[in-house]
Amino acid sequence: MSKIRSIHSIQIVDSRGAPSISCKVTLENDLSYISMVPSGASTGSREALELRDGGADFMGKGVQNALKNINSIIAPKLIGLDVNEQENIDHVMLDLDGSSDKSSLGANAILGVSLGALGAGALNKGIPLFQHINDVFTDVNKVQPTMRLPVPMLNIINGGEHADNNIDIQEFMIMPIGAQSLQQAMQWSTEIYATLKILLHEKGLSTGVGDEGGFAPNLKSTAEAIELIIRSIEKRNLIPGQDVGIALDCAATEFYENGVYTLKGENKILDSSEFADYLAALVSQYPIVSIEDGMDESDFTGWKILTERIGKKCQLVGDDLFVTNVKELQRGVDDELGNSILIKFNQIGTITETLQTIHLANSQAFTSVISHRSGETEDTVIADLAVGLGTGQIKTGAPCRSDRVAKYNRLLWIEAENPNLEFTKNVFG
Ligand code: 2PG
Ligand code: MG
Repeated sequence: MSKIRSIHSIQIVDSRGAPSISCKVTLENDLSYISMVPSGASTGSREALELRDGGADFMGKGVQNALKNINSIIAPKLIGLDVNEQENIDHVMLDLDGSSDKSSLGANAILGVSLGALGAGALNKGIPLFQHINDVFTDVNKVQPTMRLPVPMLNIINGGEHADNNIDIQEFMIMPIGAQSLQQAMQWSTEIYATLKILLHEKGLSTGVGDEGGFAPNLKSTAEAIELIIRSIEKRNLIPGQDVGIALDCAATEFYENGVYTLKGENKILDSSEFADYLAALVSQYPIVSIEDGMDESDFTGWKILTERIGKKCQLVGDDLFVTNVKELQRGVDDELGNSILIKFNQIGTITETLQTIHLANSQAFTSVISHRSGETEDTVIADLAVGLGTGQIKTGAPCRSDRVAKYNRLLWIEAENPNLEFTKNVFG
């Protein structure tokens, strides 16, 4: 056992140039670990609260109040606790906060400490972080997950809130489902990405990138974006749908208002049923294997229609819908909304709650996709999370920009050093 000796937090800068929290947890045996907290742009309204200072400095996005909460409220209660009792550490913070959405202390403050303790716990045991995460899950949920390497979902065309273009759908991802290893998955993905760049250039379209490293050209429609990706896959002599599937994150909450989905780029205004038809048509026409947030976060009727229509042939991932929250996921299970959950620990605020949500997903045969945020740092803990929990899928942006590739590179090292770990096959099955 090793006790926490000190917790030191500072304000750092994320991949969008906005402030974020970094937290150093030091143990009595002198080992220390530094965590970094990510931040979303297309956030769900039921996410835990990210505490920002407001005012003029840092465009209102400073985190000085959250840092004060760590230093003066959280740290005094955690110093002296056993770092390997993650659940206890997280519960002490939940009790201190006392709110339902972590608005007293800030989910960003709580998560920074939760992740700091997690990393320090692995160092203390002298084991890789993914192995420690596997242990913590087993402690919390009394079931041990099988570790494996995830299939990556790489976002190679950015739209919506993540880019300054006219594409309504937020993310167009490739998913190398037929690869035999992560190395091969990344080779295919980087080649497809480079090929897409050439195709865009030939069409005189922008090859500048969006927040998650995908290209952000002005395109006429969702179909045009998908067709460009399919051509890029085929030009590499790979088979769309067999070697490489296509995944979308519609982030539909962003373009749903007054009961309708407004696709500005395509000049379409659709009700829930019509938008479900629109997505169903895309799925029957193209090799789309996964759709995230195909409906607005509170359009439960729309989610039900979509799930009935295509839930048997397509992974339907709830992001804003479930916000990594066990209660929201339970509602989805009960009402048959979607069949998969996106996991972002800053939506809920502690690692313990994140693991409880994944446990519920596992027990209900919902798949879990570990995810970055659009505002990221060089922190790579989500790579270890995906491996340690064996979720089989991770989405962490394009094979471009260090904030994105840091995670893929961490996974490549895990693969290289752990030949016993399987690369996920039959990802949906
Ligand atoms: C999403 C995420 C990550 P954001 O919607 O899935 O891709 O974006 O972090 O802006 O919510
Ligand atoms: Mg999303």
